[in-house]
Amino acid sequence: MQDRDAVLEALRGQRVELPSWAFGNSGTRFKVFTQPGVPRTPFEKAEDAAQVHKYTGVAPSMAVHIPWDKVDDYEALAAHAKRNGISIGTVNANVFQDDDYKLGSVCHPDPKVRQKALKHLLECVDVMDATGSRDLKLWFADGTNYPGQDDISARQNRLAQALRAVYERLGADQRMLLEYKLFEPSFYTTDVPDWGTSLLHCVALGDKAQVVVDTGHHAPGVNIEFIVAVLLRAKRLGGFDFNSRFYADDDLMVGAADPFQLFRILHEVVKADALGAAGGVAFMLDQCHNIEPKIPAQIRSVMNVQEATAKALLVDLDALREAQSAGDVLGANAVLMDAYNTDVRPLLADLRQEMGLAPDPYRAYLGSGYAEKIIAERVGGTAAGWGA
Ligand code: LRH
Ligand code: MN
Repeated sequence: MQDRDAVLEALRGQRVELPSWAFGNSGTRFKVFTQPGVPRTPFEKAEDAAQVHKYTGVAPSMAVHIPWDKVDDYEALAAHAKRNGISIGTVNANVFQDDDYKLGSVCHPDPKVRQKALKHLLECVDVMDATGSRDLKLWFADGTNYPGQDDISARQNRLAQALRAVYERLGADQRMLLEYKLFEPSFYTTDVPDWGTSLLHCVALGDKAQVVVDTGHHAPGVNIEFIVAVLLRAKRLGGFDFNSRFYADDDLMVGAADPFQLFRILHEVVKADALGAAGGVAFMLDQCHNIEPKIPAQIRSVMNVQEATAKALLVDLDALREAQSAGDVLGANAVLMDAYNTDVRPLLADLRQEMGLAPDPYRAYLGSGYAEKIIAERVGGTAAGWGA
């Protein structure tokens, strides 16, 4: 049995970053459903994110997405977040929602369009300077829909050129996280479709360039924890965009569709001693709550990460390694399953009480009256959304 205090210490130090866009209205190409009380500004999004931290104690930062979270004064936004007990975290660039980007952004055949996209990426580093953020996260929708539409290698050269320019702009303590995605919105090639392509670009750039693993961005059946183990071994795992899916990039609550996969992923993280801040892995949620209430869904998601992490921390690594080196297949599998089948909810309830929090953050929030308050207050104005 793993040392209880060590497990609690690791859980107390866990950090899960929340996506500002999870608090706004979101949906699919078929419909974006609106909800009452949704924030109208990045300031209100920060207030909602602070509620998740208030009840979980392990979500002290909110990632922003530019221009969805564009404000006149980013220092003021960071100060407002601070007043609410959180900080502004990862800055996400957005070069996928402008008509000019139909054929791509930094990979576009037209140098004028590439220049426009690069300008936005560099402006996002200016935002990081203002908010004190460490990480710039880059996801490119760039790709093609038909064979022959453009040259695959030429697009890679254009991408490398833009990434180099951004890399040179980064400050000493800043990083760029390159996210890959198999497909959508492009349906023939995607210019950063998999971990290998992202890793190649990161290695070509330097140590400040790391790979982001979005758990919804793989082909069905891909063993994500294998990718995680390989990137950790190469010291190139910069972060996760946690969510879950049954089919494609569904962006459902992390752990909802496949809690066992989330456990296997966090087992690799714990085993590599990369759970804490020193591990350099940014644990972010990237989700859209199309039909469910957003703040409770974020709280439930953080709890799902905590539960999978607690189970991973309970794996008896000595017994596992002993069984593995003895070739004891079933014995080794049983060590992992024992941890996975452990009900860790009482342990987490105790942890929260030790942290001065309610044992069940989800119930505590529902009973707080905050949802009713924001529905009453947030009348008028334009509810935040993807603006797709
Ligand atoms: C792309 C993605 C990316 C974000 C967006 C909100 O699918 O995962 O991380 O920019 O979702
Ligand atoms: Mn993502």
